[in-house]
Amino acid sequence: MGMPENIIVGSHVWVGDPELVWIDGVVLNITGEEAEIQTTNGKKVVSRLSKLHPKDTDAPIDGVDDMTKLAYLHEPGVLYNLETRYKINEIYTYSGNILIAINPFQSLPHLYDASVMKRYKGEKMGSLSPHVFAIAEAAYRAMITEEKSNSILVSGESGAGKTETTKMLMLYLAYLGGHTASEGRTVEQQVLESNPVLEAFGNAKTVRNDNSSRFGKFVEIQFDKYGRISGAAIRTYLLEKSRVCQISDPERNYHCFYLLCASPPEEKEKYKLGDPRSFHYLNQSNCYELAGVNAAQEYLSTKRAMDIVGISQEEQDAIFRLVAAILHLGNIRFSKSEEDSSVLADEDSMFHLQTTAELLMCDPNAVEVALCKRVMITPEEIIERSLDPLAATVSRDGLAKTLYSRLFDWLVQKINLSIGQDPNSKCLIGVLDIYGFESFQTNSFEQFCINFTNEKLQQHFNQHVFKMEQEEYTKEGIEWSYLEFVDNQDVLDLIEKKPGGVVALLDEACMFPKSTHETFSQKLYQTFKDHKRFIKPKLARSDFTIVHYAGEVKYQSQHFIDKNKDYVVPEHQDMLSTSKCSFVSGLFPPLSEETAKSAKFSSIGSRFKLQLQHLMEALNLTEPHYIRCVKPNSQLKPGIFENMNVMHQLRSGGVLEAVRIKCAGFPTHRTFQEFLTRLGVLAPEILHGNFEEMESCKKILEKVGLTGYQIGKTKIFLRAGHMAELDARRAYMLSHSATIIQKQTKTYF
Ligand code: AOV
Ligand code: MG
Repeated sequence: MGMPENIIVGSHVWVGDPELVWIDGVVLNITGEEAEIQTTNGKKVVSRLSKLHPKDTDAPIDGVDDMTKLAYLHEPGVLYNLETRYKINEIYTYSGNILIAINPFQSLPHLYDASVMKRYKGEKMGSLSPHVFAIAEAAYRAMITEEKSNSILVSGESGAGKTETTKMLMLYLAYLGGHTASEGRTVEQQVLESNPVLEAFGNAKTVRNDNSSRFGKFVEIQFDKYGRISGAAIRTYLLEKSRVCQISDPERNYHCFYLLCASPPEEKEKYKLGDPRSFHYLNQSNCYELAGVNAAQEYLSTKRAMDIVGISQEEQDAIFRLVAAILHLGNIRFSKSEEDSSVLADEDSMFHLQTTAELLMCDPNAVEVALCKRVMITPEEIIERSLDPLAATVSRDGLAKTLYSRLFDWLVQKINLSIGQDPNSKCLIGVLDIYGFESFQTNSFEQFCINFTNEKLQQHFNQHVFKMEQEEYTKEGIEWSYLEFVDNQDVLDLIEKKPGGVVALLDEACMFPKSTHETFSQKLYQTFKDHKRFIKPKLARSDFTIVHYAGEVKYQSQHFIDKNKDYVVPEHQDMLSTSKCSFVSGLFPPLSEETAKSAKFSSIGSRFKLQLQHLMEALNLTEPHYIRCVKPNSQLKPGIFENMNVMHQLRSGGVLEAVRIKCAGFPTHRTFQEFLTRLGVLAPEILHGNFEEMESCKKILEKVGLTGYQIGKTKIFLRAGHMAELDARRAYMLSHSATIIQKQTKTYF
């Protein structure tokens, strides 16, 4: 990629640096293949000539707003450009059609106010400075003019700004497609207010992000034939259930628990709540508050948002009763009774059991039995078995997770029901905000699913940007030098191939009663011993490593089998379905004899895989737009730009390869027909002559005097900037002929 022949003594260059990734400097002398460089941070280093990159000394001082405008396009150029812009609070930069958004970690209200939206309306991408609004505008215009669905895919690692970006996109789409009459609740208002509701129940503070989304979300905004929002559908993916009963410092549980503990006194009274420190599900961590967030206010605004999305007062009351019940449930402890059975540990536990039952409107005895006993039905008899304290605690946590995840699903369903879907809508814009790639100290089933999702999306990105581009060139037989990129199909095969992929092997392990996480891991080691993307870590007995597109992740298989089982304990199910509260019993409709008996195992992994497949199918019907969010530092603070960190994100997100391929190639393709429809006006005499389509296109291009384009078998391939030039000429021609007609009209009448 470097151009060593251009480097001489005195050249300004970029040289690799272990800390900064790249540092600039001046070449002091060259011996053979090696150069000595004086760096700007005062070091003298020696490097191979082939490893150096030339530095553009004429680059604009404030950087360029599109990477494709860089004079020298290479890694250090891209990185330095982003850093330069970030320092002057320019957080958005294009890279061809991709928007790179760097999290400012500070509020920049002037970037998003109404006057800014107004400015972007109707403007072509690139005519104003880069912005999320410009991407939403492009998607909207493409949808209107081409009558095709569009999608905007927002990606990036945890805390990079995906959710905030998604909110801005939706705000802008609501502005474009909004209804002027503001009486009552409009569809777009409901769509916007669904965010705070889902965030209250689906977001939590993690190490990486104070407001981390613990579920994936795909929002389809539907438009009518006038381009106005006429409906919406929200799909969510895999909420992290374990968080409800297990957290570690300095993380938190879901926001809603803390909000409810900060509700007005009469409500706290009603739900028997108080200090969050008194609840086991919250006090496993020492973090109770979020910087800059007032929980009491958030509680009220969450309720307001619930009003707008159509959740009634009674429903809200039931929802918060359930949330409170989960907190009380978590405080029930068990101690050993005779013969390995358990009893409530103390008075306190009795109080919390009583309260849980009251809030759920269930019989306290029934709750206790459901927690501590299991019933086995054999053809001969019904056997009741007691659980020991440990098993009863697991049962308690299982109940909490079941309640919470059913509640979350209910919320999503309710929001969809009340916003409504437009059956006549032909075009939609899908906005995807899904959890970013994760690699922690310990990685479990959740990380496995999250990273699986990211592999899928990465492939979609690859396919779109790289494969399609290259295949098209090849198919059209135009000259094109092939560029390689990293394909991740092999990782996807490893995970999802049926039979034999990790998901399938996990299902097998779940169905075989004697499996343990160790036998499961042994099976993985055997099956994938020669797989390039699979590593058995040294000395590992059950850990396994997958080489993801964004790096290696070591998974601990301990809880994979448990977590993959989507299973509601029948005793819990029975108890809850008898609740006197119709909301609670409605979440647990009685099972039919059939399903109850078969107790067939249903796999979270396989269902998730299917959901992803549907998502991909939906995305494949749309014209995609990409936004890559970047997290500039791990301290979550403004003004800090960590080179190494950012570089890693750009590399693993495929941003660099996309830039290279776009620039080197022909970013604009049009079929002959499309080309003539749009640009035939440039030469009416050719259009009306008796030529083949391809011939007409050629003649028009010759007449205009464009150079560097290529003509394929069915399409015209234009270089960056060509289309804008042609469009400008067309606009000129059109306005010109309009004036002529007007003038004529005046003369005659
Ligand atoms: P994420 O969605 O990508 O993480 P968020 O969108 O929640 O990340 O952003 C994290 C935090 O960064 C926000 O809470 C804001 O404080 C700040 N932030 C992000 N974008 C902006 C912006 N444009 N302007 C101002 N502040 C911003 V995760 O859901 O954890 O993968 O799972
Ligand atoms: Mg998020």
